Amino acid sequence: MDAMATMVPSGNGHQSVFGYTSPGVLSFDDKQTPRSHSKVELPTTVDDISEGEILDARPYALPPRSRENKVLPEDFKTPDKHVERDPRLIRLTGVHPFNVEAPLSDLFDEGFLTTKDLHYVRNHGPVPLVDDNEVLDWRFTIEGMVEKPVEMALRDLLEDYEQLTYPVTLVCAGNRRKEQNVVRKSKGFSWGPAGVSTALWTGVALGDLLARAVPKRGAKYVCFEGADKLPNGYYGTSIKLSWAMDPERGVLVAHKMNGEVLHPDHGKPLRIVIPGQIGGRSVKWLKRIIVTSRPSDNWYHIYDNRVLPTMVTPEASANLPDTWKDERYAIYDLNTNSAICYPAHDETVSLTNGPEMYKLRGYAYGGGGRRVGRLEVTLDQGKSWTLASITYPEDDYRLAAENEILYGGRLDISWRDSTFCWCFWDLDIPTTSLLEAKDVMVRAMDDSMNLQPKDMYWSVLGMMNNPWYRVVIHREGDTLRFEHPTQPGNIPGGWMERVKNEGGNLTNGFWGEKFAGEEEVAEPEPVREVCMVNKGVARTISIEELREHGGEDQPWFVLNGQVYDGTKFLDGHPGGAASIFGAAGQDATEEFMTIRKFPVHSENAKAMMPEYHIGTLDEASIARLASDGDQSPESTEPRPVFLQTKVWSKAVLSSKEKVSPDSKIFTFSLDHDTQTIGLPVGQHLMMRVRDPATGDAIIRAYTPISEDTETGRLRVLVKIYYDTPQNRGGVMTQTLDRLPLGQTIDFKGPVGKFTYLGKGKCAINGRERQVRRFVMVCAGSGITPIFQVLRAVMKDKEDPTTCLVLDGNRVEEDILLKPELDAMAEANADRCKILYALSRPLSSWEGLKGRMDKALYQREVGGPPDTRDVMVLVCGPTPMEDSVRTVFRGMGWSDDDLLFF
Ligand SMILES: Nc1nc2c(c(=O)[nH]1)N[C@H]1C(S)=C(S)[C@@H](COP(=O)(O)O)O[C@H]1N2
Ligand SMILES: [Mo]
Repeated sequence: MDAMATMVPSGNGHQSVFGYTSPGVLSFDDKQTPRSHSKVELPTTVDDISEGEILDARPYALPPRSRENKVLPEDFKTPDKHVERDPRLIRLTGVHPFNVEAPLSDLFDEGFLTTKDLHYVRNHGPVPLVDDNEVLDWRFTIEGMVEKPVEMALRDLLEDYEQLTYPVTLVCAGNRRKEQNVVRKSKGFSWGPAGVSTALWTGVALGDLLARAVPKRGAKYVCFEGADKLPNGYYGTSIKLSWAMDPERGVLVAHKMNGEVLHPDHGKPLRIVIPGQIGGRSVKWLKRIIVTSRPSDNWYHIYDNRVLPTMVTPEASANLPDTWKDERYAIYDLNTNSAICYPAHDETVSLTNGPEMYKLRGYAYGGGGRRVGRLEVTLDQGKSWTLASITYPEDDYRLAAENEILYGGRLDISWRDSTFCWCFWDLDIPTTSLLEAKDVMVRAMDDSMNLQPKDMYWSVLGMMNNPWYRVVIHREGDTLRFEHPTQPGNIPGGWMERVKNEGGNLTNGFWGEKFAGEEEVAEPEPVREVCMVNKGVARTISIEELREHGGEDQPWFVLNGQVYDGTKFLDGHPGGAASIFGAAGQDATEEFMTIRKFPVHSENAKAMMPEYHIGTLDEASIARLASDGDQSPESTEPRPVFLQTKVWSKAVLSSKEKVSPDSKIFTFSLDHDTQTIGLPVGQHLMMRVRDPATGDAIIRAYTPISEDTETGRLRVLVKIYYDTPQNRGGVMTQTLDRLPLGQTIDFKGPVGKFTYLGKGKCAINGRERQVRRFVMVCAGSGITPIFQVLRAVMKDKEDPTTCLVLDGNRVEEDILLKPELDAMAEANADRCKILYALSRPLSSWEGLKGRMDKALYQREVGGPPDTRDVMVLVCGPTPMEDSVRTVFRGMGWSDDDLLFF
């Protein structure tokens, strides 16, 4: 078969590798239909029967046929440009890294087994690239506290060990986290209820491998490490050794999913699969198995997959290393959980010509091998319950013939008591009962009688969310419409958001509803979120209409599915013009959530929002906006200019160069060598990275140090604010610092109110003015925008403008760009004067000593000239900017002449 040739370099070389004939033998199964996304198929035993023959005879189902996928355009510029994916998957953390779930109905409709196309994916970073012809040579180790450490190839795993196959449900600990995020933002991205999937996994029992390596006395844990290099090291975690060794637990070292070589997103070519535990322990792209006496000290083991006590806030959690390290808070077993899949969100049922009975359907799962013993449904908010019927398709596999082989592995499940998979439940309800009910809720109980709680246990990572799953029923004329709690990612919708926006308190024990007598007994809840919609506005707006307002004239923008007219807003806030223009015709929710400088971020500004509210985007438009928000529009033609105001553009980190103890120049390569950056002098750009742990976007404005003539690359000088024992450092700068080379990050721009047009001409919020002189006051990394303007002035020998720079720092080493600045001052002695002030100078320092203060400003600058043709440009930390404002006003400067970057 053609496909085989790619795997075995020399024509029929497989004969020499796998050419034995006794049981347990490996050879190519050329009867199997190639339906693999991958060109390579791992050898299976000769006993295996082709799909056609087995279909009727077998008591269990085989996976649905999977699709041929392509690399999607949005992945072209990410490190995952080699990975083929299904476009139906909903991206929860922007374009990259790839964290996705399927639409709930699509997932449910696939049935018991999920195809690789719709299986949820949780990737902390880029997907390692493993070519088909490297699969069998993939090497991994078993090391640490073992008598016989091993290093071996995947080929050895196939040849030397018994292969097993069985179905396992994987669930991310974050499944259903969106509900937690609506109650209160956690440090994690918003999974809907489809962070769960089931596949047939084939591989070797981890216990068999460990038994041959022989754990030493005192060994208690097994750590796993993947090949994905992340900002905080390789992904890794651990489980208990006793669990790993126990055949009942079924921990696999797997190389096939649904009979195919692992899809790259799911760990190609080798991963751990741990039934009954959260997906986070099932390490993908497996490189190392390490036996230890202590749990893993990997960063991701400590700072991910935990349920901290509910009172620990996101802010407090930043300074609680011992709480994070407390093993009691680490999650291993899944908890009992369930969801309603039908009725789907926004499904409608006609009361006049619809069915008399409605079949409620959904999924449920238990943890740690426990089985769901009951699923209960309530239509009266928990006063009474009805049992649903439960089916366990997993049990069909237990009925397979003795020693039956599937996908080259023995179906090893009949003898086992544990339950590794999800189950399905259903209940027929008369439509009239649905009509009478406000909502329908379900809860599952496992065979240890663990019951899903009524109320949410909120915690800082938002994990293990499992309260009763509630679907609200709306009567609209002759139809019923159903409303799920949330929609995944930042797709708006669901009763939780609605209730919250209407001012309801989601944690009042009644899903935020007002109940009789509440007014008398309940404490008035402080309003936590300012309402930003005008309830009187009923207009529905389409994406086409929105796009028509994508210019500076009448800019509209979208926050959480609501449309706002920026025109009125700008009248009151001219300073925010650039950000509003940048958001025009776009969804600005992310900027709004993450940048403090976004003009409507403050509580005051939020309170004004109902005034600018003009309508609601229709559902289809919301979906479209969400799906193309991150991509370049239509064309993939090479663009001559890199920066775009409306969409994020990707550039690849190509080098980091340390220029002082705590600052580095980050160089990014643009799309092509002749591409210009597109940043006018004096303007900034926005950089977006993702917090590797949570996937949350972090956005900050920077001024690059690249010249406007530079092409093909972008250089940004960044001072890194490191964590110290006393203080938390900068999230953005530390995340940037840890980014591996080759990662892409996102840029958007230009933004800023000031532009230097040359020869003394400036534009401030679009208004031109002529200056004769700049006084530039800056501190620390505030030099970067100043430097841009200064360089533009000095580079043009015909430019008569003069500049005085006052640059404050702590010690000499902290002065950024000093050699460049000194060279400029020396070459332009008539036009440029630079004074450095150091607050902690060495005795050898000959420049100014002490902080920049009133005395310095009075001596070096003084009051404004009568000609009013001097501008003061200021950039530095807020306290410094505030003091400049006060002192300069005091010396008679008008606010029009002071510009704060
Ligand atoms: N090497 C590696 N393994 C990993 C991860 C990862 O980012 N890197 N993510 C983990 C998490 S949190 C989950 S939920 C599962 C998801 O597996 P899947 O993407 O195959 O569904 O993989 C786990 N294994
Ligand atoms: Mo996860």
